[in-house]
Amino acid sequence: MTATAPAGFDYRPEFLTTAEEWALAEDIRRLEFGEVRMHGVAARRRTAHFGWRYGYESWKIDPGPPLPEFLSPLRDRAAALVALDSEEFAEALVTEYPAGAGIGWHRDALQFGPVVVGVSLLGACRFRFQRGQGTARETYALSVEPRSAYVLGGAARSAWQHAISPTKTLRYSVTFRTLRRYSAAG
Ligand SMILES: O=C(O)CCC(=O)C(=O)O
Repeated sequence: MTATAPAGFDYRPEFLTTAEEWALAEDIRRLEFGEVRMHGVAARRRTAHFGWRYGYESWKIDPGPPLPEFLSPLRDRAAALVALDSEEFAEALVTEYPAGAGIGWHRDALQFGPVVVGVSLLGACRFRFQRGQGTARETYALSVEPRSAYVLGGAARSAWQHAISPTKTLRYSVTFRTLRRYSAAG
């Protein structure tokens, strides 16, 4: 395992106060979560998409419901962390990880932009990175704690894959994404 985090990954513990965390979790609990189905199999985690919906089977994005009011201040703070205007975070994804749920190795969808901000609530998780294969494989892992935020940008977003090991207790994450800008040249 490498000693330092992948370039572009910035971890911010205690981004939220406990009171903010509980208030958010209370509202999140009431969201309508949908199942994540990949290759016909339902994952243990469930998601609620706002702004844009990502199709786990189609790999396509489609316009989704607007951001709920209660997530707006969190989006403002996430945007401030990376010096973006809030509206640039066109997509918000709330993920519910019941105990034992995780997410496999992946890079975030190409349709989304170069910077992702994630905020964690209630439970911790083992957040893992890998790049390269065989003897060239590099890994890094850290415990992402409740109330923390992370920025996933640069090489951490584009060159490394990430995964989350099965959680021990319920965890919610709220991740914010921009839309990728395509140039006229493609
Ligand atoms: O829950 C998280 O913090 C990360 C979620 C994630 O990697 C994803 O939805 O692609």
